[in-house]
Amino acid sequence: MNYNLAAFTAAYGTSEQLPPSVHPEVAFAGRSNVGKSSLLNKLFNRKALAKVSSVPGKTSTINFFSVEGVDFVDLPGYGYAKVAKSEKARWSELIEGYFNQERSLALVVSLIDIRHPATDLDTGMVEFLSKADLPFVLALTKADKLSNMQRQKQVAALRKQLRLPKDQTVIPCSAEKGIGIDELRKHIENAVS
Ligand SMILES: Nc1nc2c(ncn2[C@@H]2O[C@H](COP(=O)(O)OP(=O)(O)O)[C@@H](O)[C@H]2O)c(=O)[nH]1
Ligand SMILES: [Mg+2]
Repeated sequence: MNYNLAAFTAAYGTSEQLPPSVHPEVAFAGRSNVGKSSLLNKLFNRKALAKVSSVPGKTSTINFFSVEGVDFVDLPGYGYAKVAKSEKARWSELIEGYFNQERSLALVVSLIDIRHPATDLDTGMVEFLSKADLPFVLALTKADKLSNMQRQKQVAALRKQLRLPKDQTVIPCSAEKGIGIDELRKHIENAVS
C-alpha cells in the first residue's frame, strides 16, 4: 500500500450521517491527546493531513482518509475532562454509533500512552474490542519518551493490566522518532489484504 497517496475524504458529526462501508476500514481509537493524529500523519508521511493539536479534545467528528481502496477512520478522542457534558455525549454517540453499525472493519488500532497505566476508558475500549471479537492491535504511543528498558517494562505492565492474550499484537510507537511505524504498516496491510 502506498501510504503517500492518502487523502482526506470526509468528516461526519453524527453516526447517522455515516454512509455504509464500501471499503475495508482501519479505525483508530484512543483518548484525546494520546497521539492519534500524529500517528496517522506519520503513517501517511504527511505533516498535517490529520490535524495535530496542542489543545486536546478538538477532534469532534469522525474523519475518513482513503489510501488505495482502504478507509482510515479517525474516531474522536474519548475521555477529555474539560469539555461540556453535551459534547462528551456527542463523542460517545459517535464512537458507539460507529462500532454499532455493520461496518467492514478490517482492523482497529487502539492507542494507549506507553508511559501510563491504561485509564478506565482505555480498558473499556479493549474489553469491548475483545468481546466483540474485532481484530485489533494496540499501539503504545510516545515510546520515544521512554528508554528501551522502560518501554519493555511498560509493555509487560499494560499486557498484564489489560489481560491480553499472548498472541495479541502490541506495538510501541513514536510519531516523533518513527518507532514501530513500519511494523504497524505491515500489520495494517495484512489485515486489509
Ligand atoms: N514525544 C512525543 N509526542 C507526541 C507523539 N505523538 C504525539 N505527541 C504529542 O502529543 C500531543 C497530542 O498529539 P495529537 O496527535 O494531536 O493527539 P490526538 O488528540 O490523539 O490526535 C501533541 O502535542 C503531539 O506533539 C510522539 O510519538 N512522541
Ligand atoms: Mg487528533
